[in-house]
Amino acid sequence: MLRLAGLLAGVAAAFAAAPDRCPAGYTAFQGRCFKYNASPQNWANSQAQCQLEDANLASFADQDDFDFLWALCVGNECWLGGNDIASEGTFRFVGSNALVLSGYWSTGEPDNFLGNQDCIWMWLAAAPDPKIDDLQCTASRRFLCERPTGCGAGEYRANANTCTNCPAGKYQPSISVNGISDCIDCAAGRYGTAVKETNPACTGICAQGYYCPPGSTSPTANDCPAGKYGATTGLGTATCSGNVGPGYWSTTRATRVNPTSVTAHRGDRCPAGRFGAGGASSSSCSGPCQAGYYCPIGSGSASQTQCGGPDKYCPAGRGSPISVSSGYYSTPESAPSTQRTGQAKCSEEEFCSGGVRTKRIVFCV
Ligand SMILES: [Ca+2]
Ligand SMILES: [Ca+2]
Repeated sequence: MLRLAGLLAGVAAAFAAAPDRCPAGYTAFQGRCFKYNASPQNWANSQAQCQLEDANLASFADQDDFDFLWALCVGNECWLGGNDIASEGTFRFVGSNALVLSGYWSTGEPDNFLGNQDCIWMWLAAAPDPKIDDLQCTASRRFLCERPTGCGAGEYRANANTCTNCPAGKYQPSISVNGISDCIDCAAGRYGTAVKETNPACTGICAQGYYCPPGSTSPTANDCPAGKYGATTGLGTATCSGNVGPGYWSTTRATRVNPTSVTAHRGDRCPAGRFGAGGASSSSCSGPCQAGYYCPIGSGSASQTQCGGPDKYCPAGRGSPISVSSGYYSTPESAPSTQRTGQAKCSEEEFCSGGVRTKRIVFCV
């Protein structure tokens, strides 16, 4: 044990700068993490329980590993990851598939006793030399798990010897063994300003009038685009809260579906003579009002309001109807009397009243 204690101290010093963090319950040794499990299970269930923690039943690669595992196992009788299930007589470690080193067997082992011993355990009672033995896999034993070491929360494992802070806009809540892919984007609608973030909530929530895609580093990462509006905090896409309403337009960072003030709401009603079909991104809105109709301020359709009676006419782009002039009639007469678009002068043979022309009746005396 003194030798092992010295060994542990030496290893700790050698790995002081290395990413030798282990999850809770695991102990780092020679670049891996190990855990003793006190509840006996059969071999397959033991392995399944290790896998729940991204681990496998333990393996050893040299005498130091073996000594460490022997000491870690209370009572010195635990399942290890070696087995010859795939090929009788060829023992490999689960996970790595590495061959089990010879020279660690108890005398006379492996013997495949009764023809069904395929799983390796550490056997304290073996005489004369307690080491490993092949045993029926259905036996219940305490067991040892192992998994890679990793970098701590907020960090990623850049390489075997270096832990690096996750950049702003990402977080890492537990342990990293895989590299920068272990740093997770702050969720859509949130942002992170700090490196080495550990909390999935990151720094906070995206600001009103803006949207924050995954991995954002600012609450004002992106303006809600012109024609859209962002009514709430925490928006994650350029759709924001949706299109500004019919009859309205907006510039960037608008916050209301029906803005009525450029200075206060960054948008307004469509001007008279024009219409907005929804999502208009400037005061030009969607286009001019249709001929035969007029569009008051805030119109949502090109045919918002019929021009009126025959005494009115509306060319395209009108915000209100025009009264037919005295001595004129509304045109075209083929259009409904409520949708006239122009006016024409009555001839001398005609009489115009209320925008309608009639033939004069000439009495010959
Ligand atoms: Ca066997
Ligand atoms: Ca045996």
